[in-house]
Amino acid sequence: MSVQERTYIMVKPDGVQRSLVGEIISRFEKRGFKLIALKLVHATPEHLEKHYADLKGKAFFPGLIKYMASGPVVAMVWQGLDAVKTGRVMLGATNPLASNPGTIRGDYALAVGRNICHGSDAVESAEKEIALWFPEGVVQYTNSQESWVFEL
Ligand code: IDP
Ligand code: MG
Repeated sequence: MSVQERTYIMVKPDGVQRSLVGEIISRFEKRGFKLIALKLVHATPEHLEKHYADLKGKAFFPGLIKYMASGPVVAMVWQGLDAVKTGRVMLGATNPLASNPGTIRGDYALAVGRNICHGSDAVESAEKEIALWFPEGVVQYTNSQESWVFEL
């Protein structure tokens, strides 16, 4: 766990269509995480198959790729203390019906196949996903709030 830990967070096509981009970004901002990469992208099925390579073979895989390629997504990298695990907690459970109120999925989603957001599940997969979605790299800058968010 480190202050430098990074996670890949994505607003899925349904989150974009339902105007939840600002809400999701706002939650990560307010929690104290630092935004170090952001773009709107309509991903190809081939790109999404790489992103979800671990799920190839699952019955829902073709439907998942179709859903994720159905419109633009907002790709982001957020940095901060325990970013990967805390990001997952903020998102809620994979199935929104099992997500607690107060989580993004628990507040805004109902169906597992339309769960509005993605978050990396481990530091290693986060780094892989960041490289896949941001081959151009992330942005380095100083956030003046850092010394108020962390015990530096
Ligand atoms: P995660 O997004 O919480 O990490 P994963 O198991 O990695 O969950 O699955 C990736 C995505 O695949 C889920 O977010 C969801 O959109 C979709 N998915 C997972 N399980 C199912 C299912 O049983 N039916 C339909 N879609 C599913
Ligand atoms: Mg996953």
